[in-house]
Amino acid sequence: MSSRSSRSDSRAFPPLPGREAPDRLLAQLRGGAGDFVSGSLLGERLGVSRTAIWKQVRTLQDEGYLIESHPKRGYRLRSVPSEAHPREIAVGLETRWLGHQVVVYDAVDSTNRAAMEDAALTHGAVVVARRQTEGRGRLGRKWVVPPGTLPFSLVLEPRIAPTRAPLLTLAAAVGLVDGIREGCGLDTEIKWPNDVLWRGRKVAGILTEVRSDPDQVVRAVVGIGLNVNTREEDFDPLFRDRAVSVAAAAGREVDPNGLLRHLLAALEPACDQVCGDSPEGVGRLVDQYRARCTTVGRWVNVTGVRGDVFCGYVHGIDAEGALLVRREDGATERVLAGDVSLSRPPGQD
Ligand code: BT5
Repeated sequence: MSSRSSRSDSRAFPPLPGREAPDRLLAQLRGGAGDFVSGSLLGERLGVSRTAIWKQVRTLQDEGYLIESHPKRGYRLRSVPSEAHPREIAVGLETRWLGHQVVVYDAVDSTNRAAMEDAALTHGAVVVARRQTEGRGRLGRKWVVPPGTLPFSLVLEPRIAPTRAPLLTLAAAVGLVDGIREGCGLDTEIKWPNDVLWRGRKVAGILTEVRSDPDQVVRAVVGIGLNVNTREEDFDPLFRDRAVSVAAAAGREVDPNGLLRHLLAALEPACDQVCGDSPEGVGRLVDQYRARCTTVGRWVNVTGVRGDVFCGYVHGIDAEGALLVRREDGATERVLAGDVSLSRPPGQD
C-alpha cells in the first residue's frame, strides 16, 4: 500500500506497473478454474522462482484474494475481493482508453477532488473509492455513500471549449443507462439533467467538474455515484423513498467490479462523442440522451440555480442538452442548469 496524499486518504493500491507480476500469476490461477496449479508449473510459466510465486501469492492474499496453498498440490484461487479492486476491474475490460489507469482508494473525501488534483492521472484514468466521506452533489448538495454504494470519477482531458463540458454529464448518463442494462439487464431512465432512475427512484447521480483555460478544458472530472449493493435501510431517511440500488432492483447481489467494467465499456463511446468535438458526434449523443430521458413530454416545476421556480411543459432538449420548457403563457424557456420535479398539468391540482 502507498499513500501519496497529504490528506487522510488511504490509497489502497499503487497504480500500475507495480501490479503487473501478481496480475500474471492471477491469470494463471484463474486458468486453473478452481483446481490446484503447482508452484513449479507456475514458476516455469512465469519464468520466476517458487519463492517469488509464494511472495506474489502473499501479496494477493493481503489484498483480499482467497488463495489456498497446499505443500504438494500448489495453489488454487477460491475467491476474489468483493469490493472495488483494480485487478478485478481490469480483468476482461474491453475499452480502448477508459479505465486503463485505475486508482482505488480505501477511503477518500471525494473521488472528484482526488481525480482533479492528482497530476499523475491522464485522460481515461478512473478513480474509485470503497468509502467516500464528503461526496459532492450539485449546487452544494451532498452525495451520501452508505456501504454498497460505489463512487467513481473519470478523468478526461478533451480538447473542447469549456461551454461544451456540460455535454459530458449527458454522455455519462447515456453510458450509465447502457452499462446498467448490459451489466444487470435493468432498464433505467434519465431524469434531466444528471439523475439515473429506476422506477422513479435514484440509482445514480452525476457531477461533472472542470478546470479550464479561457478557451479549452484542461481537465474534466465526471463523478458518478452509483448505488450498487446499498440496502434500503442504509439510505439516509431524508431520501430513502427516492433512492434505490441496482441490487434491490435486480433482486440479487451485484459484483461491483464486473458492473464497473460494463459501465466503462458503455461510457467510453458516449464520452468519445463529446471528446471528438464534432457536431455529428454531439448530435448523435444528444439523440441518445433524448431517447433515454423521460423528462420530455412531462409537466415539471423547474428550479433555477438562483432558486427561482416556474412550472411548464417540457417539449424538448436542444442540441446543447438544454431543456426546452413551455410556460403556461406560451413562452419557451431554455434551461441549461437547474433541477426539475414532476408536477401535475395546470388545473389538475
Ligand atoms: C448528484 O447531485 O446527483 C451528483 C452526485 C455525484 C456523486 C459522485 S460520487 C463520485 C464523485 N465524487 C464526488 O464527490 N461526487 C461524485 P444532485 O443532483 O445535487 O443530487 C444530490 C441529492 O441526491 C441529495 O441532495 C440527496 O437528495 C440525493 N442523494 C444523496 N445521496 C444519494 C444516494 N446515495 N442515492 C440516491 N440519492 C442520493
